[in-house]
Order: sequence, then structure tokens, then C-alpha cells
Amino acid sequence: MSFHDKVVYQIYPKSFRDTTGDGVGDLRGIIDKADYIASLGVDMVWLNPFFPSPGNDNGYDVADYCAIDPAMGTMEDFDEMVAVLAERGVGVMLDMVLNHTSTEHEWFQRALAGDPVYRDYYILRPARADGSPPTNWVSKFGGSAWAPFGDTGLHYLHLFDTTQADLNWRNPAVRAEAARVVNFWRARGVRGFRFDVINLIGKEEVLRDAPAGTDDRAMYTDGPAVHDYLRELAAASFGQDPESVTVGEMSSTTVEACVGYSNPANAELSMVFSFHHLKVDYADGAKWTRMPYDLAALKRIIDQWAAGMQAGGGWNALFWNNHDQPRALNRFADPGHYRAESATMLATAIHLLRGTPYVYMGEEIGMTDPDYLTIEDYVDVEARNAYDELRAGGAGQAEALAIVRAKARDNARTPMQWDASPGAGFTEGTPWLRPTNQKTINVAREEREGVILPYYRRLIALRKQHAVISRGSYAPHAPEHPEVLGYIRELDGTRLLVLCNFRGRATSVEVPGSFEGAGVLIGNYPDRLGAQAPAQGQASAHHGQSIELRPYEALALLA
Ligand code: TEU
Repeated sequence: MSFHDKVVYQIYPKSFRDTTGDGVGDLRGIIDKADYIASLGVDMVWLNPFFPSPGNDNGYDVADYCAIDPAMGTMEDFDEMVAVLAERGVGVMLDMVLNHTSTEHEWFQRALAGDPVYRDYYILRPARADGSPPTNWVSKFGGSAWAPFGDTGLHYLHLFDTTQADLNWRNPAVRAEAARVVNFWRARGVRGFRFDVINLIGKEEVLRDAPAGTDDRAMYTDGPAVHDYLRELAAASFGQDPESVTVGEMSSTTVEACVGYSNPANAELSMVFSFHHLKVDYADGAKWTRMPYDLAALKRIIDQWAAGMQAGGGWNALFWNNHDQPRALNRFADPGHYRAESATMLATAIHLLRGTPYVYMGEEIGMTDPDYLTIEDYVDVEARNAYDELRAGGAGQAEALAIVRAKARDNARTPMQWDASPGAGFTEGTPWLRPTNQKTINVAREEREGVILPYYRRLIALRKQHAVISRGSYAPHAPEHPEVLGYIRELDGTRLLVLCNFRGRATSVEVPGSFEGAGVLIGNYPDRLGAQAPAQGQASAHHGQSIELRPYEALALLA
């Protein structure tokens, strides 16, 4: 089975299942839940980093790429987890954070101690004559992107936290280390790799200021060398496994660049994550703001990426949620009044597109952002920095907190809610991050009486039953419609019309004549399906050229 037919389940190990009672998730917790994972019908699990780390960025500050953080378990636990998942037909995808290391990594410590070999592993530049940083670049977590490198008079680059030092990929030794790390995990049976902010590794030798008033990200993002480095890494590692699945997280990127990263002719990656569709609630492109999301922009971006990647032979990872994003249910729909309809509509919109769907733990049961009421509830470095910057910029306490509540990455990192108990079935101890609504939203309840979890299972199964979903072409439908995201998939004469009402009010949308009398493949209002064929039946509300969609209704017609 190619990656085109697969569905990936993302697990944030720290919040998935704790088997030791320390309030932090661990690898044995994934073993514990292997049957549940397999019951979803997914083909691979993407695990966020569980390597030794000081934890300043929840594991994305890696101190040893080829070991297991003791709080997460042992290498034997890892090997058992790989085997237990493989027995259930589920592969493992690991998170390779190779743009930067923790400043506690041995390489950085040796560089600090004066070892010239390891100094060339990092991006060190002299401060300016007036002592200011080498360039005007800013960290994605706030402040300058440079920090003093000991008392050497040099600065080191950190596009993220000061404890995450960017690696110098121009150095062949660094590139060889990257291949060595990937091959270490390949040797343990890993055939999936997610590469963290991998389009940032192409910094040039001469680093220049961003011209005044411009976005400094342009100075280091999607550098042409990224393609060369990816091809070199693929050839030296995962490219040797025909069944490998690789995905690059692409920060602030373009369709053109991503066609290059994922067109199979280029022998780089299988697919890419891009994030433009998750910035339609950013006022003036700034994350730490609040505004109702722009549905027209969302539709435009989804179409642009679906059509653009198709035209260029690229391949999208399809997702609403991950460990860095507030829950989509809160951002794009109405969990208060239409939680099941919203969750299943959003899932339909993504899962029937051209690309590989990713399900982030908890979205399959309709998990939402936690109801936190003070800034002390938020622990993520990015959110705490943002709150401080907002307050320093004059925002009142209530407004700053409201923005953090809407945008913090903590929103996605609360424990998986297995049951209604105080620890949500996640832990018998005190969870590292507090769940707030496990009494009403949990796996046990969804298994007993829910509609969201069964719907996700059906959606995931459809991708394996209908080649038009995994291999079909994409074309927009009703692109100007103010409330409905529509698109048509087609393969060898089979056609699928997908209609998703993104609003909490009824609307109608045109149905092309060629879909007259088409059967309903899936829909989130059960009465849509003919009584005699729960999986497929005559759409009961066809009226010639248009169809009425109820609040947050999703419908897929197969002709
Ligand atoms: O994220 C890249 C990144 O830019 C994120 O910080 C995200 O885009 C941002 O939070 C949205 O405002 C990757 C990892 O997914 C993230 O968890 C890490 O913090 C980051 O890289 C550094 O490794």
C-alpha cells in the first residue's frame, strides 16, 4: 500500500497514556492502547519527540537523537511498541528535529568548550561592532534569533527558543549526522519520518538583514539548498526503503516550493505539511490576535493547495489539528451547539481531499480546547512569551488571556480523554496538563453512544475502499459559495461530489446534473442515507439542480 492510500494518527506521547502514574505519558501507554489505535483503521502513527530533552520546547529541544527520554521509557519499550503496532498493521513515524539541537546536546557543549569541529556544526557569527546581534532576524518564539555564544563575542542562531541552536547544514558532517540518526531508527524498523521545519535548513553562508519593513522569514525559508540536502538525505537513508513515508513540516512556504519537495521525480519527500489554511484567523497575519476566521480565505487556500499540488505532481498531508494548533472544532465550527455535526463535517472536508489525512489524537472523539481561566494554566514557552509580549505591548490582562486561550499550543496538548475519571483515564496520577471536560467528551462515551468516533472509522475505511479518494483528480465545486466548501474527485469515470456546510445555518448549493440520483457515500446527518442501505442510498433531498444542507452538514455523493 502506497502512502496515497494511508491515514496517519498523530500521538503526542506526553499526553496520550501514562502507565507509571507520574502524570506524563509514556511509550508503554501507546502499547497499552494499541488495540484502540488499530481499531481506527489507521496505517501509521506519528509520534512527537520522546528523545532525551531538557523539555524547554516539549521535546523539540533534542539532547540525544538516538535514545529514549527515561521519563518516556526504555529502548526495549520502544522496540516492543514497534512490534505490537506492526502486529496490528500499524507502522511508526518518528519526528526528526534536525534543524536545531538542544543547547544541552553534546555537540553544542563541545562547541562551547572550543572544539572547532563542533563549532562548525552551528551557525555562529560575530556580533556587530556595537554589540548587537549579527542580523535583525527574530525568533519565532519572540525576541532576537541570536544569543551570545558563551563569552566568545560570537552569537549563535536560534530560530526558535534560545535553548534550540540551529544546525549548519552547509557542513557535510552535519548532513552525515542527520543520515546517521535516520538510519539508527530505520534499523529499529521505523519506516516513517516527519522532518521538523525542514525547509529552514537551507540558510546561506552570508546571512543578511531583512530589509526594513519586510518579513525576515524570507531570508532563511525555502533556501534552494534544501532540495539538495533532502535528496542527499533520502539517498543515504529512507530513500532505500520503498515503503517509507516521509513528510516535511514546511514553515511559511509556497505551493511551488512544496511541489519541489514532494514530486516523486525529485526523490526528496513523500509529502508536506503546509499551514496557510490554519492562519485564516490571524489578524494581519499575526498569530497572537483574535478575529473570526475568514471562510472565503480558507476555501481559497484549500483549493489553491489541492489544485496547485495536483498540477505540479506534489502531495499534501491533510490536517486540521496537530500539537501546535488550537483544536479546529473551536476555531472553525461550533462545538457548543453542533459538536458532532461540526466534528464530522470538518473530518469529511479533509479526508476526501487529494492527499494523505492525519488524525490528531482526540479529534476522532471531538475533543475541544480546555476551559482554562488563568495564564498560569498555560505552560508552553510560545504562549507564555506571547502573553508577556502582549502585556508589555499594552494589552489588558483579560485581552491577553483571551488571545492565549484562542491560540495557545497547550490547547492541543491536554491529555487524551479515555474516560470520565479525574485523570481522564490518561493517568492515575496528577496530569502534567489539566483536562477540563473529560466528563462529557471521552473515548468510552464515544464507543458507547457517540457518532463522531464511528464516523471517523467509516471515513478512514472509505479511503481504502474507493480509489477515487486516494488517487482521483481534484476540482473545486461552487468556489464562490459563501458557506459551502465543495469539490469533485474523479477517477476512471467514477465521480465524488463533496459538500461541506461550514456554517451553523441551513443553506443550499448546486448539484451538477451529472450527480442527479447519485448515491450518498457518507453523510453526517443519518437521514440522508437511504433506509435500506446505511452505507449508501439515494439522497433523500435531491431537488434537481440544488440540495439543501443543514447546519454543519457534510455530504459525499458517489456517481
Ligand atoms: O513547529 C514549527 C513552528 O513554526 C511551530 O512553532 C508552529 O508553526 C507555531 O507554533 C505556530 O505559531 C515545529 C514543531 O511542530 C513545534 O512543536 C516546535 O516548537 C518547533 O518546530 C521548533 O522545533
